[in-house]
Amino acid sequence: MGRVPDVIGLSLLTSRTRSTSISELLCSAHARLLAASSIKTTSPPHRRPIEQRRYLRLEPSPEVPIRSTNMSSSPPYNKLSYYTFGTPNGLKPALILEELGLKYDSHQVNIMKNEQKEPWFLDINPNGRIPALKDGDLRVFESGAIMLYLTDMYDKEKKFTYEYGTDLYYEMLSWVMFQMGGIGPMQGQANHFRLMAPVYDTYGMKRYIDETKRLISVLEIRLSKADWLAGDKYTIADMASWAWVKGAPSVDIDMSEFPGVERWIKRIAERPATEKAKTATGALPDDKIKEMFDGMKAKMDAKKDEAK
Ligand SMILES: N[C@@H](CCC(=O)N[C@@H](CS)C(=O)NCC(=O)O)C(=O)O
Repeated sequence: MGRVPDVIGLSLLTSRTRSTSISELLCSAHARLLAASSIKTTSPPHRRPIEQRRYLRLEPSPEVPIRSTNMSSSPPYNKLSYYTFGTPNGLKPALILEELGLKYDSHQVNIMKNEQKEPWFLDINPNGRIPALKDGDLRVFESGAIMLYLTDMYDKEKKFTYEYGTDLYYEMLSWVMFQMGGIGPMQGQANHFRLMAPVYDTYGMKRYIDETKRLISVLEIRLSKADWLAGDKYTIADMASWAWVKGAPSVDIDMSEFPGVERWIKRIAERPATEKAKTATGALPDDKIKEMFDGMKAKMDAKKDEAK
């Protein structure tokens, strides 16, 4: 209650119910921890509240070991389970999983039902957000880290990455980080203000839409003269940004201003693995997403009219 499902990359609480929701969440996390933790009885009273340590603790929970008990072995373990949902961040690692033709179990973590905050999932990603990956008992969280793990371990022919330590490897890594630190967070905020904020906020909307546009114009500098972001092949750098940028029209960004980016969006959309990845995450078809976002924009525009 009071928690708005996040389908586009942000943790969302309505401002009206935020404090209640946070305390409810903390209380329930605390209660779950008390039920589950083996360290609860040994904590001196002056320590930090136990629910905070829940997110920081490194030792395995009693139910789910988070690290391999056989530490003498090393990855890859060829036993991949991918935890995802139909969102841009959920799509990113699915793209490389499918491009590499890897065998993996796909698990839908329904963020509409807050499953990403359940203890079993926090053991896989302490940040309580999708996506996450397990390879045997090894966990990897953060979409960028998952993509790097998959190429490090499973792309021995370097089809979608470059040899570690080379110039092109660092060029690719730079674009991956550009997406992780720039496009993802900024476009996520643009989505929030344009589609679902509890109030019509012109300042927030403009700030994040303008910044998203600026970041896309950085992609355009490269893609106006090259097919791919790093070097001359499709890599995880392209996959990371594509999953977000293809959705930019949802926040009223006119992609005809960025013809190189438009061509690149189409080029990636046409790959058979892209379609398979969308299916694996359970993403809605593009026309349904557009319909849903158009409805959300209309509601937001009505809030502006009400405020007049
Ligand atoms: N930096 C993280 C962001 C993950 C993220 O924001 N995931 C969203 C869906 S796209 C989520 O799980 N939202 C639910 C929530 O915030 O509780 C990554 O790239 O993996």
